[in-house]
Amino acid sequence: MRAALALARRGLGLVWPNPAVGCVLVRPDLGGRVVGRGWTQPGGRPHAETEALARAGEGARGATAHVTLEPCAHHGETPPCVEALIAAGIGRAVVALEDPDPRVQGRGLSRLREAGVSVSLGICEGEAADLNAGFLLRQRVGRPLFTLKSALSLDGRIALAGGTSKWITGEVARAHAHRLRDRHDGVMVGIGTALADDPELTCRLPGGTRRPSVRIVVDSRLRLPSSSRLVRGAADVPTWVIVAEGAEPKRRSELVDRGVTVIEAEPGPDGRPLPASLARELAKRGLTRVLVEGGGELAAGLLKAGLVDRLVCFRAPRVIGGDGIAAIAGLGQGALIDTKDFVRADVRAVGVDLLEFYRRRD
Ligand code: AOF
Ligand code: ZN
Repeated sequence: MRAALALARRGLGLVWPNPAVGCVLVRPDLGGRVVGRGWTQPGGRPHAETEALARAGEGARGATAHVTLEPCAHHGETPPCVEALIAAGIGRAVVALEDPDPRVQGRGLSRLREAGVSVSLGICEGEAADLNAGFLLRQRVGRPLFTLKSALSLDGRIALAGGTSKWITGEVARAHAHRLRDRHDGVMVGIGTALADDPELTCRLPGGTRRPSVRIVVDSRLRLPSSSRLVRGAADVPTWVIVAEGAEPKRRSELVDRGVTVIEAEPGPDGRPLPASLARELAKRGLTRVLVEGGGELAAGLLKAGLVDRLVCFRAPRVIGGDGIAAIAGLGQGALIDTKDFVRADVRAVGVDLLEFYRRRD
């Protein structure tokens, strides 16, 4: 199952709205020989099991299938994986986690049992749920997983007082940040950051990507200029702008003409899209994992709304000082018990910088 989880991980950021699944077919009668491996392909299909079965061919007869998510039982865009597994003659299925998709939800497992396949459920369930946390949140709660990424100075600043923020962290951390983009379905910034940095928000790694992440700007009043890199690239890389309902129609059609998708979200009392509403809109369009790259206002809004699930901080060995810009805007928390708390899950050196990884304390 650990091998299947590692295969599944390859699909992260590439398979939305589908989950990233891995499958390993093993023949117990051949001393545990692996006869097929597969993982969900970019765009979400073919599914992992279909891929593994294709590799195994006749070798799948009598095999044990290790799958990180309950095989699907529905006729969707592809025929059900359970039927393919049964037809191939597997003897046993070891499944990490039940699929919460209402079209599946246990039906895959009962269909396997009906066909005489012995089923074990719950092997490495925690790891599988963590891997597909975005898919599970979208299915169960109707929102994507949000990871907040910041490149910080030692003293928690993301820019100089004048706004200069390029290259706070070193080269290794920046390459790592590009990989993070690739592993998320969407990369999101606030309009302040879009105006200050004119970012491209693409994954620029050697070898490129098999599916570009959606670039998302939260821009209540549509201030994103047509001359920005984001708009100029919108014909080639999916680019979504989230506006508050009632944003100016003329600007909207200008952006739409350039290939931008304009999405309306419900405005809060400050006129900005409500975090819960924008989260719902992103999930509706299929996103399961969103990387938030700032700025401080957007980060604060999401944190206040309890929507930040994971935090990735790249901490550079330099001091900017209290006149620099804070990574997270004011939260107005009166007491320590009100603070947003996280649990550290990892810390390691990336070049000259430090990477810290946290999860929300639930
Ligand atoms: C699997 N193996 O690798 C994946 C599964 O639109 P479709 O037909 O591709 O179905 C999408 C649903 O299939 C998705 O919501 C989830 O329940 C399941 N995804 N299932 O057996 C896979 N990616
Ligand atoms: Zn399937």
